[in-house]
Amino acid sequence: MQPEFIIIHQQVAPFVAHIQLNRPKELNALNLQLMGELRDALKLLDADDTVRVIVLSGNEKAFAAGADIKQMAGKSAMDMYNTDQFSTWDAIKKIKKPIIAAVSGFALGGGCELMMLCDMIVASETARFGQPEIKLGVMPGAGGTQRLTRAVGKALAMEMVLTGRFITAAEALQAGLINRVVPEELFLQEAIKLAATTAAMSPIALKMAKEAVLKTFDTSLEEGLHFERKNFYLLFASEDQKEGMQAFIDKRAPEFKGK
Ligand code: CO8
Repeated sequence: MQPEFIIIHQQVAPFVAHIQLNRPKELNALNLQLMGELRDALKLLDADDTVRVIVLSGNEKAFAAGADIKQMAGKSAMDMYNTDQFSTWDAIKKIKKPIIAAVSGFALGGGCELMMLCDMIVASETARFGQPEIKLGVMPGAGGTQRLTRAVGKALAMEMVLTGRFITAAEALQAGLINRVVPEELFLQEAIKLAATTAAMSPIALKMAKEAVLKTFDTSLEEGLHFERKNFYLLFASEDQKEGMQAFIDKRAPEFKGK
């Protein structure tokens, strides 16, 4: 069945797929159906050998303005518990291929949290980031208190979470939340360019390197170094390692096959 709230663009660059969130009238508010469609699309692309990197965007006005407040407003705690919407988020967290967020306009609440689930972030000058849940009488629930704090530090995270203040793209760049800021008309193009550069690498090395970097967030330095070393050794079982090193010696570009 065709998804209703996302659009999938295949091969926007070699080995790069692009998923666009597409509920423009609601500023891409993340309702349950949209999140389910996104999870399904990401899982399909994760299993697709013609895709090595995924770009996730909204439109110029909004990456996503958060969870769908209208869908959530009347829910009870038991409704929320039984719906278990975070299983969708857990599945997205397990995607092995790099995901690059292309952000313009609002990235708020669940939208900012979804962006922080991505591995690199290219933003337009008009991007605005925030965790405004506090203004609704709640708090972030999809990782905002944890991933934001790890990304920008306690001082700014506390301010954003406790006051709901939005920060600009320049501020987000300075705080280390995002990778780069570009003029609005270039945000998607630049994200695809970064994805294409990344997709030229060995797809197996990309997955293992992503896995190792993410390990930082839930382990000690000693365990993380151990994990890194295991993945490093394991890559010597791949044909891509032989190809990558031989290509360097031969002074030619490598041709990675993902084997
Ligand atoms: N949910 C539902 N509808 C929304 C949302 C939203 N989060 N954001 C915007 N909309 C709708 C508006 O209701 C409006 O609809 P309509 O035209 O039918 O009235 C339309 O989008 C356009 O919005 P505005 O008219 O408000 O546009 P403005 O440019 O005036 O303002 C803002 C833009 C500042 C972004 C404003 O819309 C706003 O404050 N939105 C809400 C932001 C917010 O509070 N986000 C946090 C939501 S809670 C959350 O994310 C919890 C996450 C934890 C779990 C994650 C699970 C997915």
